Amino acid sequence: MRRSRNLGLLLLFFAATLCVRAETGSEAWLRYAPIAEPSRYATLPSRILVLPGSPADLAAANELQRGLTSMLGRPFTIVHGVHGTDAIIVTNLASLTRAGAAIFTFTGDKLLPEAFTLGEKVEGKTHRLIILGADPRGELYGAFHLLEIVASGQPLPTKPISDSPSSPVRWVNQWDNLDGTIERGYAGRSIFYDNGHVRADLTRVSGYGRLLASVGINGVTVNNVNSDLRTLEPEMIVEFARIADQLRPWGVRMSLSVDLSSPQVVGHLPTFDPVDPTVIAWWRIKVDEIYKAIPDFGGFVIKADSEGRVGPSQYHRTPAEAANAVARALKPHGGLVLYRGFVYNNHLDYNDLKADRARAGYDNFHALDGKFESNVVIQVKNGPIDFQVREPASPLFAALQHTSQAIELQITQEYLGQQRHMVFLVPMWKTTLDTDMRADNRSTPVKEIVEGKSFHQPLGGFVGVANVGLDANWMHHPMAMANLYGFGKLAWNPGLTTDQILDTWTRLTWGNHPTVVSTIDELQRHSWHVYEQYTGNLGIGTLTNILSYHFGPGIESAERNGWGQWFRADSTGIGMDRTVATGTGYIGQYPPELAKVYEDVNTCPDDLLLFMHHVPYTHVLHDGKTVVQYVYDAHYEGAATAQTYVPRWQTLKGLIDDERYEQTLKLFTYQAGHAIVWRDAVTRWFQKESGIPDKLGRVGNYPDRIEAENMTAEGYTPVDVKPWETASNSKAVVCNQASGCSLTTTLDKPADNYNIIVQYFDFWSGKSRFSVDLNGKPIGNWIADDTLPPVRAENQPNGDTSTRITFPNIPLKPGDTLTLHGTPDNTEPAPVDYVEITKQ
Ligand code: GCV
Repeated sequence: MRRSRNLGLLLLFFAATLCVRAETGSEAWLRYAPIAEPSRYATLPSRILVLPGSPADLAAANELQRGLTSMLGRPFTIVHGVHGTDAIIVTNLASLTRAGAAIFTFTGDKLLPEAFTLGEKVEGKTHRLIILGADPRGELYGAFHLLEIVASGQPLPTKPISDSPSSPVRWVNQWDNLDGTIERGYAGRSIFYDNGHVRADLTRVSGYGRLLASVGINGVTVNNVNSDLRTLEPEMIVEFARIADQLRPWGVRMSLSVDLSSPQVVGHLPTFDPVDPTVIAWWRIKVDEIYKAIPDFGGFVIKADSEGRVGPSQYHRTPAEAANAVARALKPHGGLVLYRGFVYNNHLDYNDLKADRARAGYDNFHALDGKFESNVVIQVKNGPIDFQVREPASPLFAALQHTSQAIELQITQEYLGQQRHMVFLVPMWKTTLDTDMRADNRSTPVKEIVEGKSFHQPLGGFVGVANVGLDANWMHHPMAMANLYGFGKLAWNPGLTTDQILDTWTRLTWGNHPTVVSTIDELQRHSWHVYEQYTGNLGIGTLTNILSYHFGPGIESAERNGWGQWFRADSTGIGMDRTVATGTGYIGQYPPELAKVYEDVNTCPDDLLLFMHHVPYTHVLHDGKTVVQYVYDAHYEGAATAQTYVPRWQTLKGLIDDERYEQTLKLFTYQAGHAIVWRDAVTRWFQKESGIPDKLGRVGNYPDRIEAENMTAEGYTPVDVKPWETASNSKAVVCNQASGCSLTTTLDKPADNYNIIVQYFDFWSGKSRFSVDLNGKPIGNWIADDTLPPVRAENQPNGDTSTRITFPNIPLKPGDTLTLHGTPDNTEPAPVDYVEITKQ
């Protein structure tokens, strides 16, 4: 009896060690998975010594205990007090001073704010690893640094190392609404709110604080920049204080987005004129009230005079007057105002060839340089339009030389595939950060401007619009978490390379297996370029439907309206003429050396050509291709690369856990199909607009496709798809009879094995059922119940809803009969675009 029980336990042990453990992704890069060679870290003492001190000491010690125990498979214990034994000592300068005793000689008094130093100290027989923070945050960052060293398999430092952040502002913004929705959030509902209130259970908020601290982020603005007018109501402040309590142990300060009309709406004053004494007094009293409830409150983010938000223009006041009124109230408490540079008119006149949205940031702010209070930071989006797939750096960065600035980067993939497409954004962000603005004819890269280095500004830094949600893995696409991680790492040190960031993220998130690491690194590394190839080339912007959800293609939506995301295409040419010589003059907003490069069509980099210039479709690029042929080739190349994601991913089966494997596989499968929707829409549109055919004859010519409207229909009727470019042949078929409809065709392919692909449309409003038969025998069936694409309200066949299913390896011969059955559900009429038969 006893023997068999032991055997059972033994088998259980083996099963547990052999299994790749199940994972939801909730631990992100803090998985602390057991490492392959724990003996490499045998010198790490098993005691973690905490001096009597701040709560951060304990948070750091707990994290070390949790991580090291799990990764190294031996127990680590926390001990308190001042012991003379081997230990990992985690502390900060203040705790050390409080403890009094000179327990070790390890100078940290030169540490910059939020910095840490980490090193081994062997004295006689006593061996210590010391993590010393300049302050509680530095201490936490040092602890996370040690954990990252172990998790990614790096050697322990042989000499003490120190590190400090690039800049003081390292914040994320969350565009969460109090009702629990998130503007441009693609990973479920808000972790902060539900139904108009702060959630009762804030466990995920504390988890978020931990994730942010682990990559050095020190602030979260917890509500939408399109701020709810209730935000500053007294009862809401009490609720927000509960969020701040969850973030505090992680050194993350909470801040709020506020509407400038609050003195009127919340305070019931007759005005919100920022220079009115009653308004100034209101802000002061309100801010005092906030600091009573939230002593470490970070400050306010302000979106004003932008996209329907009110602002100082209503009283003919400037952004500086508005920002300063609020900043003066915050200053005594150490709070900041992050005033957004995203101020523009969305009712521009398309017929005015001098009108240009890209000019707005500079035009609205440059004359105010030096007029802001010292605790105001202007928060400037990386590019002058709005988070497009490629934009030049905003000229405002070089124009504000006496004002602190933070760069606003978008981690949530609004225009970049909404976490249904893999797009690793660090290379894109680095392109902006490394852009040398040449202000005053000297080296002034954007990263050094926002760090406050170039123009000697006291504040500044990095703000990332994160929009994590309640999805277990925070951002929906497992690969998208590399963007949150990468944002934190770049904010800490914008000099890190893409590969340094990527490789460490991969190891921490997926493990150190060489095949896993090289495959995932390689997939992510070029993913921005691939997405750019199939969505919007040469600086034209993401060619998405800007009047809808910013997801699928919808090319002309950008033209002929007041939003100003124009590219001014006609039958002869395309691109915005932003030159000083003949265009909107935007290029003249850059310092002269850079302006000169952009102004000349011959020196302007090709990847910004259509942003800066209007050129004929036949304009020859630096690589010798014409613009139009480049667009065709890039779309085919990009979409072809997206097809490789699935087979490359499949090589990892069994090397990573099944849950995340399957989830990613499903997303890559979707991306492969949607990349083709994009490719066909954009290339067909260019061909029609320019009248110039693709030299390789691919565009509009799909020999393997059978259009649904050309199949023999029973019940199905053809409809025109809008915009026309988002369906093959611009048509789909829909079924409006509850009993279902069918489409039949006779195949004429030579005998062989093929993929049978069905391109159909999946709306949120229904769960249509489909099945495919070959010669009356079932091949497969499915329900169109995907929550992909993430477009809830879109109940039309178009580039947002178009998706596909593939049945691989089906033997076919000439004369086979293929039948597709569709049964509608609710308002989804089982819509179909085409069937495609491709070679294996
Ligand atoms: C929160 C774009 C987005 C909006 C966003 C706005 C902003 O226009 O589409 O959702 O509003 O930018 O950054 O304020």
